[in-house]
Amino acid sequence: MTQVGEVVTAAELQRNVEEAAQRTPVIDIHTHLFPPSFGGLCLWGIDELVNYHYLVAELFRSSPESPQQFWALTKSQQADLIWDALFVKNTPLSEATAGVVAVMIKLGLDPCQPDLKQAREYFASLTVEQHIDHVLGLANVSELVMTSDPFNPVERAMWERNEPCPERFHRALRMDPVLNDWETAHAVTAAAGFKTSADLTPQTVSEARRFLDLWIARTRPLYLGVSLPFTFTYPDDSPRTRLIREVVLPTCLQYGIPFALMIGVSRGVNPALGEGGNSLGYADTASVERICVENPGVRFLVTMLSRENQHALCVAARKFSNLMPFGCWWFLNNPSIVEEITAERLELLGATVIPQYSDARILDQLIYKWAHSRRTISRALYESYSRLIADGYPLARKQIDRDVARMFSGNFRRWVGLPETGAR
Ligand code: FIX
Ligand code: ZN
Repeated sequence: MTQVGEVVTAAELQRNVEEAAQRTPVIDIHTHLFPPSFGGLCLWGIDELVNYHYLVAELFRSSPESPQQFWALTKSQQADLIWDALFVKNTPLSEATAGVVAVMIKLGLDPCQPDLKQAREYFASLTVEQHIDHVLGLANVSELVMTSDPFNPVERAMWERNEPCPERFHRALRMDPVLNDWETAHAVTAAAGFKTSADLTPQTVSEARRFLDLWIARTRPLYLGVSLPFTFTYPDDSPRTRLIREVVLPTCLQYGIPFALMIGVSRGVNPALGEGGNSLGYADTASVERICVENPGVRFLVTMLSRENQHALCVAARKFSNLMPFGCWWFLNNPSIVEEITAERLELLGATVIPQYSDARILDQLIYKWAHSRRTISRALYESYSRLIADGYPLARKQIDRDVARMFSGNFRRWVGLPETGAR
């Protein structure tokens, strides 16, 4: 067997895989981050980190405070309460608490402090403009995709003011109100001067497309995306199917951009927890197969929230080359599940997937979300390569580098039409 390039032995494999996973820059294809030019939308620092909605939800399992009492506090009082309950009185074992600890240690802060005084002094000494390059460097994130919601009034105002958006902050345009609540969404598009009504008349459909045209010109999104409930079925006789078929998919075809389906949320199971009150449900992967087979000219990105949907999603991706599974979303972004999902993706799809995104809401989260994901993805990759070597395959070092670069950025660049290197 003649392999081109330096062959990796079984003894060298783990180090080679881990090093490749660490040094390869990643494009973070789904985040809720904003550049510093977007002002208060750009969240960073210890009080935001500790107030992450994952931690708010965890607080009430370890604190006598009620949600009502919690929401009456200031943000720093909330952070103090969470810090004391989850980091001082408890061991930071959960992924969300361990993540904050990992960030603090990477930034040279002491995670065993009895309060947030030291951390607050550190962040108070910085500007976010200084801090952002440090964070992106520590996380080795070369570019990221922000979630742009034209129905969010604060975001809308930023875009209408033409706030500068650095090229490494790509955009995805979210369709949630259009596809999940047209009753409300059409009032917003009508108020913006588009002749839309609740009824999906030909005029409403063409005006909804014109609304998307405006926002595509304004934000130049890499893809259109939507978060769909676990009850999502396609097709059905709801307005959603008509809006997907008559507005979103024709727009994706016209602009040559993918459609990202994020399927599985069970919204507001405990409204008292706010953003932390959402849960998940087992969704219908046959609907994913139907939308893929019906639209061979559209490239789809699909991420599903239920662990039990992952294997079927991998099988669906074997049937449709226009289906790109991406990431381990939300309640799946835990080491044990990321490793399991990545392993089954490698076994069924090889290096043809996009294994992860951070879903970060606070800039500093990139540091832990990518450190933990790189560590876990390299474990799954190591197991796959180990089996190859055990069967006698002469694995070359450059194959490892190629596979990791493909999963960390190349597959996405190809899917959305970004040039091979650097921001568009
Ligand atoms: O729809 C989404 O983009 C979800 O990721 C968010 O709504 C969710 O709150 C989140 O940030 C999960 O990590
Ligand atoms: Zn998200």
